[in-house]
Amino acid sequence: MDSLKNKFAEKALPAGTELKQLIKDHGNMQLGSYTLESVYAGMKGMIGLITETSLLDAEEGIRFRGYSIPELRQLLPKVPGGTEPMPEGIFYLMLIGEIPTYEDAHNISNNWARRSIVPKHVFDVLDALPKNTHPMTQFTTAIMALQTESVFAQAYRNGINKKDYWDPMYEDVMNMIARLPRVAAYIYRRTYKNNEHIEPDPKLDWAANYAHMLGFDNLIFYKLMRLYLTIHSDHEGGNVSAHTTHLVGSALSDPYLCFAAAMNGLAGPLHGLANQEVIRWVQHMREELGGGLPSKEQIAEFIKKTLAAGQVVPGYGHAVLRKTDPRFTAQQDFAKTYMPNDELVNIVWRVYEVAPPILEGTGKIKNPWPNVDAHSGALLVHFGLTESDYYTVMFGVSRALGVMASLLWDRALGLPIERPKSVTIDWLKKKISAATPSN
Ligand code: CMX
Repeated sequence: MDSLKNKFAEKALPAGTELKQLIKDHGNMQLGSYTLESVYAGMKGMIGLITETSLLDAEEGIRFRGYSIPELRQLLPKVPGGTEPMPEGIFYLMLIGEIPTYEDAHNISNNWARRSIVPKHVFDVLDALPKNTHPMTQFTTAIMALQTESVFAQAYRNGINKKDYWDPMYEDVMNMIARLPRVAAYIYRRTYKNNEHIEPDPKLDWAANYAHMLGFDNLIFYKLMRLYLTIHSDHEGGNVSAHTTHLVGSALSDPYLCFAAAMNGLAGPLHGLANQEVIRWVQHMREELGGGLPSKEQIAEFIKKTLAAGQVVPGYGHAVLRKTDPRFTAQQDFAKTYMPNDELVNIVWRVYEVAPPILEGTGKIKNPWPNVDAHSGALLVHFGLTESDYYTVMFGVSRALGVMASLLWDRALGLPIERPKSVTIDWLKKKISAATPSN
């Protein structure tokens, strides 16, 4: 260790232990209308944001503008002959607050198709990166490269009345969402398919076109993509990617800057990257056990080993949810229809039978149930999309729908710059000693 690093470790590591003790002893001390414990615990449960697009109930799961996922699978428009909602429809719902007609959703498809041309320099920027660059790093880099096109940044530079911010923001949001599938598919094909790119098919809807450009022209895979891109789109305002978009946007950063920042948060293993980690974890388990469908006992052993190594069981737990994530259930439902005998899918189901009591038994994990990421990878592997490092990019393409609809609401409502108050440990200690009667 260099001397600065050493010094930092000497200072910071004992401070962490001291802070934990402080929380234990004084966790119920009021800080404004909250306690010290709730501030320290990642602000969970503190109402500090207004987000219009969706609302999360700990027991029931997410509702988009009041509608649950099972309801939306019924109510949102579908392509002719389709069985899953079009992501265009959930974008309309989040933005407008009403269930769209098929025509509304189809108009969005056409609108995005018209806006979907990606400037050449974005591909040049991607091509300049080493092939082994993580796909999420490629994705955020490409989003930053797209920022040259920001209509809002140009309008602000030219001088724009604050009442009109939402207007050029809307243009950026629509242009960016329209271009993301092309960019995301380019990353997949350059990284894993020998740079053999597939041109978009403007006749296809947004999700099917993404599947097509990835190289998976299969009608069931199209259905999966519509479901996948719908259910990953939003999870109220406080999750890392949504909150980041809101925070960065509050500085009037344009939608490209906000979304790139959000995707850097989604790329964290406790957030979106968990979908990659789930498949890596299952594969690791299978390799150790010599392949095949592991028994419940073997899975239990592997979970205990993961916990004993001080690692998380990916795909399980949640900061807000306290039940099985309905996004997990929707994917399980899809798998029961289309691939009930798939071995990897069956492993995911078996882990679901085994993991919750073990996680609950630790006494500290607040939610032992699976989240959205526990299931998604197995569905993709079934169709041959096996490159798990890519999965979070797909999550990101979907997440754009929710966070960008919210960003437009932020600007339309004229929300101010976000700037919560922070305090130091020393400040806390002084406050505690002032409140403690001296003896
Ligand atoms: N495996 C092992 N330990 C877990 C755990 C899991 N799946 N979930 C929580 N814990 C641990 C926490 O790390 C924490 O340990 P320490 O006290 O030692 O720090 C303790 O249990 C209490 O955590 P919690 O209050 O139950 O959970 P948090 O709100 O702090 O964290 C989450 C939530 C999702 C980060 C956590 O459950 C986790 O790490 N899960 C695995 C990663 C994952 O699947 N993330 C995806 C979430 C969905 C998404 O955003 O895409």
